[in-house]
Amino acid sequence: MGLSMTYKVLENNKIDGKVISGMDIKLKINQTLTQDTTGTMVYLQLLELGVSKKAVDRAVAYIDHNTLQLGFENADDHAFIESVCKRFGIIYSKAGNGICHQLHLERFAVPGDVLIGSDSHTPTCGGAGMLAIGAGGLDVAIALSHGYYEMKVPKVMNIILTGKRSEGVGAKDIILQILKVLSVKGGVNYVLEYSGEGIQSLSVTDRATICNMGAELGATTSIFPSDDATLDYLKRQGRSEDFKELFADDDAHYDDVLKVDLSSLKPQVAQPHSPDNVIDVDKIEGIKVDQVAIGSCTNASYSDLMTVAKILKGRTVAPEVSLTISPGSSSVLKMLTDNGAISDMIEAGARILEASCGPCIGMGQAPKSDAVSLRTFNRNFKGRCGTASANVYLVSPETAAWSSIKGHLESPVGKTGVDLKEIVWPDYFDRVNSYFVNYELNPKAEIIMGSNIKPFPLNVPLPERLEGKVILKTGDNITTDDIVPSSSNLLPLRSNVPELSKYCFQSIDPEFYNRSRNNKVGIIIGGENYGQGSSREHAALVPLYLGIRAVIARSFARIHKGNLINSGILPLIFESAFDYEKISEGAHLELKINFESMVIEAIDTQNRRRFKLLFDGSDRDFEIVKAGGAILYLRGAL
Ligand code: MIC
Ligand code: SF4
Repeated sequence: MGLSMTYKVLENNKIDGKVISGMDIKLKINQTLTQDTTGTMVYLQLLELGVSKKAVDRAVAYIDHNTLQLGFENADDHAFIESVCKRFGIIYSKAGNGICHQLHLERFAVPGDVLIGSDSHTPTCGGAGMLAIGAGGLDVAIALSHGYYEMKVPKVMNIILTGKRSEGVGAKDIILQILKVLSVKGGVNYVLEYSGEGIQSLSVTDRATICNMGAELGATTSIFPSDDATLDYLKRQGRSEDFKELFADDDAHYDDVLKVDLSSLKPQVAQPHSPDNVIDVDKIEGIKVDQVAIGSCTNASYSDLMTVAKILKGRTVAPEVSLTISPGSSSVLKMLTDNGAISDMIEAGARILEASCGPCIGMGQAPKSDAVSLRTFNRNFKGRCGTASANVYLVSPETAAWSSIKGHLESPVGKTGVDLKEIVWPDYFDRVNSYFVNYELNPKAEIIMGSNIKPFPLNVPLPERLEGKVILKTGDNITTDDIVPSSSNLLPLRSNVPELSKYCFQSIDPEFYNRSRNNKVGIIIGGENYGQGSSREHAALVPLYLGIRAVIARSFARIHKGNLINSGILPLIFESAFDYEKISEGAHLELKINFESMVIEAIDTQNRRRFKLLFDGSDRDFEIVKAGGAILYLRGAL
C-alpha cells in the first residue's frame, strides 16, 4: 500500500519511531516560527534550556499580534524578542511587516519540509505542501534548541474536492462547509490531506485559507500537494529553487475519506459563537450589519484583497457600517497601494489598518454593544472581538465586501457585476525586505528584559497521591480564549503570568481566581474537546500558577493537552462518561496514581465513590508530567 503525503514527509524527517498511526515519533524540524504573544514564553524557555545556538535551518520571530502599543509592555516584549534573535541568529520580523502565517507562506514555506510554530494557525503553510504544525511554546523552544519535535503519528483523512466552484464562492466557503460537516472536533488526531480535480482551480493562497482553518477543526495540520500551482506561486515569489514536488501515492492508505462537491457549494457563514455553526448565507440573508472586518491570517492575501477592491470599486460602504481592512503583509499592502486598489477601498469608505492581526485578536475595533460583525477571520468565540454582547459571523472576503455595501448580510453570487473568477497575479510579487532583520548568531548579545517580563512558573514532581479540590466544572468545547482571554488590555500581560492569572476563566466564572488563590491543589473538570482554539500555553501556565495540578476531561484538544503535559499538569480522561456527570464543583478528590500502568484511581472523599481515570498521553508524556513538566524532565535527561 502506498503512502500519503503526510507519511512521506514523516518518513523523510523521522529521527526515531515508526510512521504508524498512534505510535510515538521523533521528527527533525526544519523551521520554527513564533509570534509575539506566545514568543516571549518561547524565548524565556529557550534561555532556560541553556543552549548557545539554534538547531534548525531557519527560525523566524514575528511581531504581529501585540502591535497596539498602549503602554510600554508590548514594546518591551518586542525588544526582548529582538535581543534573543540577536543572540541566536533568528530572523526578526518587525511590527508592520504583517501576519506571521501570511509572511511565512510568502517568504519561507518549503514543500515537504517540517515547520512548527507557536501559533495554532501555523498549518497555513500547508497550502504550499509544507507539513506545518502548531504547538505550544515550550515545544517550539525545544525544537529551536534541540532540532526535534515528538508527537503521536496522526491518522490521515483524505478530503477529495470535486467539481468547480461558482463565481463568488471563495476558498473560505469550502473550509466553512467542511466545518459544517466535521465540527470543531472532527479533525482531532488527523492530518487533513487534500486531493481531487477541485484543487486545480485553487491557488496556493486559496489552499492556505483552507489549511489555516483546519485549526478550527482541531486537526494536527492540513496539507495540499506541491504541484504546478505551487511552482507557479514560488516562481512569482522569486524562489522557484525552493520547489519540490509532493504527491500522495495513487494507492495511498487513508484512515478516512470525505468528498466535497464544489459545484453545488454556495457562500457559507459561521454564526455566533462557533466556527462550526455554519449555514448557507442565503438562508439568513438580510441580517443588518454594523461592522465588517476583512483581514487575518485566513483571508488577507493579495487575491483576497484584490477581490474585495474589485467589489468596492466605484461603490460606497453603507452608512451605518464600519468597514476595516487589514492586509496580511507589507508586500500585499505595497502591491495594493501601487496598483490603486487601496485608493478604491478608501474611496468606498474603508478604514485601512496596519498589516497585523489587529481586530482578530481583539487589538482594537471592538464593535458596539449587541453589534453584528461580519469578519473574514477564523474564530468567532463569544467575547473574542472585545465586546461580550456582539455577534460575530465568519464569512468569505467576497460576502464581507458585498455585505458592507448592502448594509446587510447578502450572498454576492451573481450580484456584484464584476468578474470575480480569477485575480490575475503579477509576474513577480513585490517582496518588501525592510521589515526583516537577519541577525547573525552572537552568543554575547545582551538579553533585554522589560519590567513587565516575569519568570514563568515551574511545577514540582508528581506525587503518587494527589489530593485536590474541583475548582471548576465546565461543559464541552471550552476554548483557550475562555481559559485565558485576550484583548488589548490583557495581551500586554502575556509575559506576566501572575498578573494575567487574575483573569483566568473570567467570562465563565469570575470567582475562579479567588477560589484558586485560596486553595492549595486544584482540579478542573472539563467536557469534550477541552482547550480547543489557540496554542497559547498561558492556558496551562496560568492554571499552574494558580495551583491546578490535574484537568479531568471527556476529551482534549491536541495543542492544549501538549501544553498541560509540558507544564506538568495531568491531562486525565474518564474511563466512563458517567463519572463526568457524577462529579460536582467543590468536590474533594483523592487521586492514587499508578506510576507503572498510568491508571489513576479517584476517590470522591465526600461520598467515597471510586472511579477510574486514564492518563491521556504517551509513556514519554507521563514521564514528563512525573518530572513536573518538560523543563525539569529535560534537565533530568541531559
Ligand atoms: C489566536 O488566534 O488565538 C492567536 C492569538 O493567534 C493564538 C496564539 C495566542 O494565543 O497568542 C493561536 O491561535 O495560537
Ligand atoms: Fe493573528 Fe488572528 Fe491569525 Fe491568530 S487567527 S494568528 S490572531 S490573524
